[in-house]
Amino acid sequence: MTMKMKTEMIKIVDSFVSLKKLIFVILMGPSIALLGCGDDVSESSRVTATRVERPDFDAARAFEDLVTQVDFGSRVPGTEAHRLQLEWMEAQLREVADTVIIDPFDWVTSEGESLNLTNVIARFGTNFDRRILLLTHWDSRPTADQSSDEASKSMSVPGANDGASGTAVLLELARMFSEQAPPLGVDLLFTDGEDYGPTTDDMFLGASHYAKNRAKADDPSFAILLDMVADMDPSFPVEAYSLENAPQVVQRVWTVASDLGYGRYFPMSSTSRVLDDHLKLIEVGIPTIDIIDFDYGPSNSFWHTLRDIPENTSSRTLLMVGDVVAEVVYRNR
Ligand code: 1BN
Ligand code: ZN
Repeated sequence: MTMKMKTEMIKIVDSFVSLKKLIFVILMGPSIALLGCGDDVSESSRVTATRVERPDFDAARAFEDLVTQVDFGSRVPGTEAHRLQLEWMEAQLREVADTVIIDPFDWVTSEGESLNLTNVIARFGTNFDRRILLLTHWDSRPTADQSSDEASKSMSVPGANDGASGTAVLLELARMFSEQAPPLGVDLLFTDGEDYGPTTDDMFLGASHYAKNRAKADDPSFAILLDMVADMDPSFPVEAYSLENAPQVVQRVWTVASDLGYGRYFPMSSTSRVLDDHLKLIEVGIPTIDIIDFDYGPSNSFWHTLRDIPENTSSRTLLMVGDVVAEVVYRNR
């Protein structure tokens, strides 16, 4: 067992009135060991510390999943690749989640095109009231409109980083949650139609659908969006809408990144500002942050181009993002 697997989870249930007695419940995998139990603690001081193993994030398997998605082809709504990816994601999630919800919906674009889109939701720990939501988009963009040559602009984006990376991280976290149940409820949302476009009038469609149609009783305390999380040269500065609307979540995530030794890749000082799925959740009152590397390739030159391929991504970046999000989940504060 690695040190990382012994990640400490400390939950302070009530205020400290007396420190004469500490009850530590050490949860080591399936076994619970009661280490200390004094006899003169006041009734009002109740301190419970839980140690929950955080399994290792399997970055090699996450990278395989990234490649599998790109191998389907660009996951553009209406294509065979989109259909195959949906079938594959559902099968992966049915293996591990408590509940899987397939939520199809239609959208007519500003150009009058009808799209059949599908959000996928996987739920873990459905008995918990306290929940968090992790989301990413699973579709890829129909047009490589940031390409420098005209011929490429009308082709679809392979979406290794933009679409497949976040999906790969969440699928691997889903396996982790089935191996070691998190200490709170976790919902995974895979949004469709985030990147349809060409303008923002026809983007963020799945997040918008979810925000409008969700069961409000199941709302999470906060949500974390992953987008473009596999760049070989990673940098995750704080995203400005996230900081303005969910400062405590930013604080928590960037502190965890620093604690895990990833501080140089998660600079607190610099910010980017990106329109993305998180804004749709913020609009309905769910504090949501975006972990996004919006500097993909030299001067962001791989973004929305045919160069968004597995060769320009790295499993090490998937690992750092997977580790950070997993630690946020298992560090039950
Ligand atoms: C992120 C990745 N986005 C699209 N693919 C969101 C975005 C929308 C970024 C408009 C910049 C402009
Ligand atoms: Zn995109």
